[in-house]
Amino acid sequence: MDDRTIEKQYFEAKQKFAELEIDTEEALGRLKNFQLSIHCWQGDDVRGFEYHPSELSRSGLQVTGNYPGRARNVSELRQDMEKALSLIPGKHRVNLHSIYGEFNGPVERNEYEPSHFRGWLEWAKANDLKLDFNATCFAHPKAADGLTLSNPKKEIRKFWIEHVKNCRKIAAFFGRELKSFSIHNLWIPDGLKEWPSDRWLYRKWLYESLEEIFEIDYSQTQLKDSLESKLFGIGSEAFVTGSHEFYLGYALKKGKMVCLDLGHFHPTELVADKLSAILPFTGEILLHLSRGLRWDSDHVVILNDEIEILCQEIVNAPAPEKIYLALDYFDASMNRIGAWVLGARATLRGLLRALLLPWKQIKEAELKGDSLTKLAWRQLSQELPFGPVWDYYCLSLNVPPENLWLSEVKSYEKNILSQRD
Ligand code: RNT
Ligand code: ZN
Repeated sequence: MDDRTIEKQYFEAKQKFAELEIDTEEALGRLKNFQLSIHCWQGDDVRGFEYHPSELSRSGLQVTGNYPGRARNVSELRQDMEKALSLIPGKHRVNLHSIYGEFNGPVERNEYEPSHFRGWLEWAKANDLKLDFNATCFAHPKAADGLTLSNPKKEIRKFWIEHVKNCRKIAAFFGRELKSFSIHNLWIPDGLKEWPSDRWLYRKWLYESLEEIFEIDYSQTQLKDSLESKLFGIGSEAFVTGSHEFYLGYALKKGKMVCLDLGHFHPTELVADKLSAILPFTGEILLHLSRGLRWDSDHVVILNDEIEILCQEIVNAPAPEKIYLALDYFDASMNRIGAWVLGARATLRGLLRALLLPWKQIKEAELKGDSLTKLAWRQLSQELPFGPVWDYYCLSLNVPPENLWLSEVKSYEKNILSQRD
């Protein structure tokens, strides 16, 4: 499809929306404000660049698949991320895990420092990107029993406390240098396979660890802290120390954010529903966009009902800019650049669809108590010409339209990825 056709189809679509009093220009203007934090770890199956990488599965995280072309080093990962970013419309951020530092030798996690991330900082500056950050309390011998900040052994807790403190320092360094606060998100695998004898104790240890970790107060212009809960993991089926209630309580009391991962709740629970219940009290929230499928919480995001409803809640929020969006999935069974692009574009399309819904009509019907009309509008709106509006958005931001990004990913695979063994 050439540019002229995209423009022509957009103007037709714009008319159709205008008939329903929906302003596509305004929607596109709003869409531009949404930033996604793109997770580096999809590019190499959460391996990172430590000198002695440890097995991931010891922490209840599992990456399945052996699709060729994984990024093997920092320059390949950056190259792949640049490619992915070139296929995602808009200005976005990059989310790093601490194990992606440039260590040049064995460096323990409680010795990580900003200097190990200078290369990323320079890269971010050169590419006009902002950075977010995550401590890595998994895939490590000291996390082998699945307990880190709530480990019964004091010296193990101490090690992880030091690690997370370093990571906050690194995040604040990014925030300062890039003049855009970095979100430091903390997820720990802690939990038990079998019923605990004493839940209170583990949560007490976690509480105390967090108190030490957050002793240093950074300016909110440099660093924002978030805490990510989970329902269960492989090997932590009976008990998870950092549950949703635990972190929500902590966050409310201490002025922190919670991170809600779409894959970390009961399958019929809607994360979308939680935004208006939590945000009035915390003011800000981080979302991990992911897709839970049976035991796995980290499948590639697609534009499904869950994303649609979530996006509707986001665009209708009083302050959507306080809802920080980060991708979080890892799939080693497909082209990894494509996985980034697919998930990111699916999310943005979800936001656009939500921005283009006939809210006026839906709300009016609801207030009149006319449920049938409300539902009918929702169904009717499925047929609205969203596609041409999206393609026009892509065109205006110099990114391929929906039917062309895949062939770009395929040619990158042929020319670049296939050269990697
Ligand atoms: C794990 C959490 C966490 C991780 C990343 C790699 O269940 O979702 O966010 O996916 O830190
Ligand atoms: Zn997550």
